[in-house]
Amino acid sequence: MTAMTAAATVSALENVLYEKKGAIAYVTVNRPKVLNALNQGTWENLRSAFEDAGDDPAVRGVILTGAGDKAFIAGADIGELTHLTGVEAEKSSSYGQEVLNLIENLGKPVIAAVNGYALGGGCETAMACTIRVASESAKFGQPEVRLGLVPGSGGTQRLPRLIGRGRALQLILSGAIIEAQEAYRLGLVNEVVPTTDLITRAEAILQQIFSNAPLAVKFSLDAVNKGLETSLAGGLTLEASLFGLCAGTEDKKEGTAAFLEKRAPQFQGR
Ligand code: CO8
Repeated sequence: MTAMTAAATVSALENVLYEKKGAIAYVTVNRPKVLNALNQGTWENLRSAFEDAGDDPAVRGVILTGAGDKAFIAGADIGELTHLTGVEAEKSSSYGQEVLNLIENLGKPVIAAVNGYALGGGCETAMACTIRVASESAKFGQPEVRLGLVPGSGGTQRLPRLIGRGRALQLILSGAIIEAQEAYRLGLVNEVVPTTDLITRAEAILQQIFSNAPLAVKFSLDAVNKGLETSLAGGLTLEASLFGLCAGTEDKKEGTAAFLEKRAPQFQGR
């Protein structure tokens, strides 16, 4: 890792740009000649970047995007995929799933700033993020069936959880590529913004989250992510435990006191 300026740190990974400015880490998939397609090296670079972002206490949130003006990520690298045996492909699928689990459970908000094609593994990567903001020109889809494949980076699982079984099956079985506004209508993205506003809007969403108590943000993420994987009763038990944990923090004392004293809270993340 090379320190560029006091304010920003940039690390040199082969296929991913990784930069930290203030409390935000910026992860940019950087293979624009192949529309940022994910080869094994890119998955490994993503893992390194997100491990660092997760471990660094100065990083409070991440923005994930794609280099160039055409694609977020146009899916797995088909040139690489074509040579994989069944056994290798299964291993590769599991590896990508691990990286996306890391992103989903980072304990910090990750905003996908979708600046173009988000197809196959690209759509799946966006879905592992906490929030998706799309530019007006973004396009989404799970076109794996057109290649003789099923989605292999979580699409068959995260898409129905996000937009419902019927809508997910229509997208997966048709392999259709949809516009940003349609993705918004389906609930696949949180917001659609003009392309020039994409990163600014992602930053504004993070800044609003950063104004809140850090542990409460982390535990809210945990409650939603883990709770969705269990029964309602189990999820409610988890919620009550995390509510209790938060209630014992300094930040809860500060948050409630600040409200009663009609002033802005000063959270410490303790
Ligand atoms: N892999 C490799 N190269 C790609 C990919 C890709 N996914 N997408 C685009 N490229 C390359 C093109 O081959 C082309 O290269 P070249 O200039 O050398 O010919 C360059 O990027 C530009 O692309 P196009 O000329 O095709 O640009 P267009 O504007 O005409 O079309 C599209 C853009 C519609 C995005 C088109 O490129 C396309 O359909 N791409 C493939 C999309 C796709 O099918 N994605 C799903 C892949 S499968 C997958 O993601 C499975 C995930 C699970 C993986 C599990 C681990 C292995």
